[in-house]
Amino acid sequence: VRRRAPAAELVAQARTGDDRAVARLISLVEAGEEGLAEVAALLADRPRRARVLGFTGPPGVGKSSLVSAVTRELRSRGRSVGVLAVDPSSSYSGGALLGDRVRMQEHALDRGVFVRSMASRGQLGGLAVATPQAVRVLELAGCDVVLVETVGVGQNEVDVAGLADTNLVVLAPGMGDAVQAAKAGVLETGDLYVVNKADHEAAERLRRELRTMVSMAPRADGGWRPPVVLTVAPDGTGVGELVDAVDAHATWAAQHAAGAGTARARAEVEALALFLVRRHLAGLGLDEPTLRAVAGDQLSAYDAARRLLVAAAGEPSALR
Ligand SMILES: Nc1nc2c(ncn2[C@@H]2O[C@H](COP(=O)(O)OP(=O)(O)OP(=O)(O)O)[C@@H](O)[C@H]2O)c(=O)[nH]1
Ligand SMILES: [Mg+2]
Repeated sequence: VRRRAPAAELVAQARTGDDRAVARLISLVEAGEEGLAEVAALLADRPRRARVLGFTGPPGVGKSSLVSAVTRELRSRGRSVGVLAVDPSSSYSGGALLGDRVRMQEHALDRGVFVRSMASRGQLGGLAVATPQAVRVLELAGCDVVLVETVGVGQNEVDVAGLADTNLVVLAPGMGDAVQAAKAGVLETGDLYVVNKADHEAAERLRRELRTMVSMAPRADGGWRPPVVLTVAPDGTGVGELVDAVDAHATWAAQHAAGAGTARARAEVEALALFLVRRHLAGLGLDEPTLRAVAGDQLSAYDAARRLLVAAAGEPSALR
């Protein structure tokens, strides 16, 4: 049996860019449960803050291909890159991620690239807790930029929009209803729209549609007009312009966006708070008399739930 390296040791190794330590730390935060408090505390002391780019969009539009192409472009500009593929819909890293791993092979020997995938394992807090901590691990390893791809459908669990500094919504022409549905849902969250598969003839029309929709959509933060960029991920067409647009958004956000830099903190703290409450309640359990009172309608379920939370708040030492 191999000795389990203590978290502090792993953190020290990750700081030197040790790929295995990075992998094991991310597994640790993914497992949640014990050790999360210790690891999270150690991760608080990071050497730099990476820029986080979120890639969302319907299945098959080319998100992973684009992540690989953007990684290549960023490396050519001398920036170190972390890639997180997050799959909220599956309990194991299966098909889609396997294909991605093959695609990311070209970066396998590059010490400036870290690639990890995470799947939901149904644990308390799940990926909402794990993903921001995994980003911290990649920051520890020295990444300048972290690319987060959300794989598959059912993306509600992970607040990538809150986590990312720049949200890229990826669409592709000729994908029918999925894209139509996605266009309606994602137009509030995109800082940047990518029409990938621009080698298809319908790409230009999709770009015009998106431009119109973007120009009509009200935006809370005013001022930033999300650009629509055409790309062909496999051969890198448009990817330089895409990275330029991401940089332009970073510059704009630093100067204008209210609460710049705190969105990620919010996503992180909220997920951890929910994790702590859930874990505490799971451990606390409900006493039989209370349950009987609710079952017998002498106490409303709402009041019982409130009592439980008040009791939990009364003993903060339990919320460790
Ligand atoms: N013609 C063309 N094909 C592309 C382009 N980009 C990606 N593809 C192909 O589209 C398919 C899906 O690409 P992925 O990168 O796996 O798409 P994805 O959005 O990551 O898919 P999921 O993670 O399963 O949602 C693959 O066969 C790619 O080779 C492009 O610009 N043009
Ligand atoms: Mg993918």
